[in-house]
Amino acid sequence: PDLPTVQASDILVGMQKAEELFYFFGIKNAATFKSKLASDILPLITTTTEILDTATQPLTMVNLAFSNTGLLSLGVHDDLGDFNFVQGQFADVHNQTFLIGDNPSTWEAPFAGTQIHGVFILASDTLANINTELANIQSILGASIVEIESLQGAARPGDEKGHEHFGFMDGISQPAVNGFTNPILPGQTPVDPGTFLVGETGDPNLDSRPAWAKDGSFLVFRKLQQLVPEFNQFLTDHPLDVPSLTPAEGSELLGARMVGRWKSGAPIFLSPTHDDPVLANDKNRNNNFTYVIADALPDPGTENHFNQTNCPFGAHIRKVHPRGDLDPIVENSHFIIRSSIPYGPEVTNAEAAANTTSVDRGLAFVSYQADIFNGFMFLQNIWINSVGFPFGKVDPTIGVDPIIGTLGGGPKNISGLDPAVFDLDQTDVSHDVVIPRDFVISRGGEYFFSPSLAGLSFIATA
Ligand code: N7H
Repeated sequence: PDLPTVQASDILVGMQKAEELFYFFGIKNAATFKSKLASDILPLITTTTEILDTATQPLTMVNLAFSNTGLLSLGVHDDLGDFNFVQGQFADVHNQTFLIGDNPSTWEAPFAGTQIHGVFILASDTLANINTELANIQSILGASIVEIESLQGAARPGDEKGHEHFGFMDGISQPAVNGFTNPILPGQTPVDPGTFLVGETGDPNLDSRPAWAKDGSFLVFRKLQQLVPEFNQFLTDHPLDVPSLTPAEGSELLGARMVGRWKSGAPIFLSPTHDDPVLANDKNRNNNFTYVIADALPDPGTENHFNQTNCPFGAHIRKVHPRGDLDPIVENSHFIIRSSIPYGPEVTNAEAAANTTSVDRGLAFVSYQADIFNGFMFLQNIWINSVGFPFGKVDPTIGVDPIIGTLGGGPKNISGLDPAVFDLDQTDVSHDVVIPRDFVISRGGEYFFSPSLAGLSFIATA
């Protein structure tokens, strides 16, 4: 209960609004920027306290975060204790030890390098509000900053609200934060606040953080393009052959088994053969599961090692949160808080007819963590892109994450997607579904530090 809620918003509570702008900038005049930050920008920053209650929410929520080169350009040379942050995200594209799996040629120029110094995140009900606030910020900061890139995110229209562009409900599962989340819902794992907030209990680098960084968080931003017509065509062309299902339902099932949830958000582990919107909307049930299968076998728990009847080992949500598949200490050390939003328009009729993307759309991915390696990097490099993960199952070649995993853009063998063959020899790759190409392509990103209000004040006077 004592966790301070003065950190800038979006970390513990997402700035969830219909419209959200990411405005990436470079700093041209540090002295002017810092003085305007202190006098006019700080009062605009929205706190967690403010967004917890709709009565105190501002018309447009504002948050501000800096890259490593941004902090350096402002004269802040403290070591924040995060080596991924120091190098910036583009370096991790080339880092042979911890590959994030991106092909550098797909990165858009503004992100390819370290020229982005900071990002303003603006969220509101309308685009007009966002544009007004952006104009305000630009007039305050004048020529002390220069725009490098902007990405306008927006909730999808009508019934698709809350769904990402492939059509799946997002934002259902978040970890609970000890001392903050109340109530903790069934199936939500409570973790130490220091998993997300620097300087709090459980921060893996608690002793090495500068005082001003307390209650800030590292923000991983990724522009992830989604090839929606191509994804849909793949599902249409490869319906799972289940006797009771029509081909259209077989295609729906394949998509659900790739993600681990139906489009409504219902977990396939709890509803393996058909979508269940009532389950999807029930907060007390839609996360209340682990992948542990009780013991139909003489040796309790062993069935879990080869049973993917209800949910493939490699389903997206199992890869990134292997509930019960790992030692709890390991499993619970790699939580992130997600605060992503779709960008780009709906698929046009022409794109659907041609099964080809011609307009850019995808996910403006945002995750918060106190340690980029333990959070985003661990998930991306070790869980998502390891063919063998979750390790220790009967099948050593499960495949990469079928939604966001990559083997350099080429075909990906994924086991366990087809329930008709789950109980055959799972190590036989001829039972795998082959996904011919990536349907999610990284267009770039950056690592930022999102300071608390006190942290922003410190930076302003550094
Ligand atoms: Fe994922 N998708 O539509 O398929 N994700 N994700 N993600 N994701 C989740 O449970 C998606 C991405 C996580 O606790 C859902 O809230 C897409 C990255 C985590 O059970 C859906 C993209 C990373 C969870 C999607 C994408 C993650 C999660 C179910 C890219 C980390 C919680 C909704 C375009 C590096 C898992 C929900 C849990 C859930 C999709 C990216 C991680 C539908 C399309 C890059 C931790």
